[in-house]
Amino acid sequence: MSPILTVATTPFSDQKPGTSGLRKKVTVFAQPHYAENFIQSIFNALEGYAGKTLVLGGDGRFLNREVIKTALRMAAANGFGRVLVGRGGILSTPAASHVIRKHGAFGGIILSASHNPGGPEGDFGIKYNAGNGGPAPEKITDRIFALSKTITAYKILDGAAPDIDRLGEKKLGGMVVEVIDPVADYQALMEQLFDFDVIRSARQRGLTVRFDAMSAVTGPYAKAILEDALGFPRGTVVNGTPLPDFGGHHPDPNLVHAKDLYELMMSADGPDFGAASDGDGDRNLIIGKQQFVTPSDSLALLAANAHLAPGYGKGLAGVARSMPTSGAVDRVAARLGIKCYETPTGWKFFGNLLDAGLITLCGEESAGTGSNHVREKDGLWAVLLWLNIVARRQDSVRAMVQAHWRDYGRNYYSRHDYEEVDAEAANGLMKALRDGLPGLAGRKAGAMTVTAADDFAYHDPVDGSDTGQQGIRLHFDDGSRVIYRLSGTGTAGATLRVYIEKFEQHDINQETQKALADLIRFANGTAEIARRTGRKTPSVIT
Ligand code: VG1
Ligand code: CO
Repeated sequence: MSPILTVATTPFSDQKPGTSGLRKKVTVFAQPHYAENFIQSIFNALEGYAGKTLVLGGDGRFLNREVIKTALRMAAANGFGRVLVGRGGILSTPAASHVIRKHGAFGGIILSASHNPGGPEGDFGIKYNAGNGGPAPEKITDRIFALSKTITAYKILDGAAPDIDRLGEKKLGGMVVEVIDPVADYQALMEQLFDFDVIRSARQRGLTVRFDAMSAVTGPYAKAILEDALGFPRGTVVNGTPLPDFGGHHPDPNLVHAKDLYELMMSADGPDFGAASDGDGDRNLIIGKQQFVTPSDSLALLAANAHLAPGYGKGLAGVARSMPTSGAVDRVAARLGIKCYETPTGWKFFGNLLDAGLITLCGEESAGTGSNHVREKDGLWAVLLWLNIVARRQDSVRAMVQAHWRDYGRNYYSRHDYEEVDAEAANGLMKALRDGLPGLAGRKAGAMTVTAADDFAYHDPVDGSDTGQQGIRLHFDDGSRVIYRLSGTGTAGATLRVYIEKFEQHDINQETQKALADLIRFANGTAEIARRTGRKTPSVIT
């Protein structure tokens, strides 16, 4: 049996997990001991895993294979009994969440920097998910960070990790490594939740689909489900092979990075239904023929129609959205007579609500939607739920969205991102806003008046934990909102996100930036964005 090595190391001071795990440049992760220190800190933060099962996989980006092999050797040295690893080191984030739950694993390690670019100059990430399949809650990530600052050694098995490209079981020290098909369990779950026959019938009636996997992890999943199982023609899935550098693109399914899809969908002869996912497969972009659907609207429409899919036929227990996400879903919840919870940004805050059975669906404005089927947001799941609904209603996406707005009114919504801003300038801007909160009420943006301003704090109704400083909110007298927060997923400088929302009952077909113009002007002026960041325009508008 290979000996266990104890390797002396010194701490890195910057291993603080952000909104979704630890994300850094590849060059940072490639430093000797960097990944090992963090993985050992994860294990050190956990208790009672001896002999238990760990799930391991990633989005296939540059460094994925190397870190998978390191993690296997470290899991063996630290006493795990079994590791379920996706073939080739591949598991989408939602698939990993499902595998953890289905196989009753102790937890899982997911290697991903999600929507961030990949390749040698790009980003890498590691995150720990607990036995419920969800991202570790803050009390665990805080402990991981604390331990990473005092670590002195890590344990690793001497000798090579086994081949991860062939299915089946192999021994690594005293541990079993089981290489699993990354798609099979996930596909079986989708077949339970959705009516594949109804979707097949819609295809036979002529429904056409384009799915852009952005050269990221969802390619194999989308091909197996959309093309092989549902019978959409080959070529329905584009950019369907996961590449270590995502083909040089930014695997972020928004109107900037999925521009080709957007243009195709807006053209007269485009397909009926278009979608894209991100690096690790947990985000979704939905665009109907000549109808973009904002993620916030998508959540609302899915909540209003989910009962049309077999997995949700009994209706919804409740819903939740992250605080900056628009209030469109709140209106649906009110009509359904169910509760709508408001959480801080990041999927880890939905976990307790899902585990407690308080909610069935949840989502974020950042192209994340999910349900109680796993404990992560799930890109392909959202696409299938949409397809199931479209097929049942025999309606176009455009007709559905327009009818929804006529019925509920429209929450105009946009997010302005200022990327790679000087960190000190960004912190200064947030501090000035925070300090200025008491003076904001009463100020005017066009015809709207600020009625309240605060820094969002969340009290978790399930475990009683409190989380503060989750974003500066300005509320207006007509229900409009402006929100400022700093990103917790970036790896260079700071990213300022400004979220702008305005509700309109009747005038539902304006251009979004125009409808929001007064609020945008007010948001820029109040935070002195141009003066403090040196930026006149956002880097990305979604
Ligand atoms: C962003 C999004 C947030 C999402 C997070 C992880 O975080 O705003 O809604 O949960 O990314 O998504 P931030 O802190 O940069 O705003 V993923 O698909 O990158 O794991
Ligand atoms: Co992601």
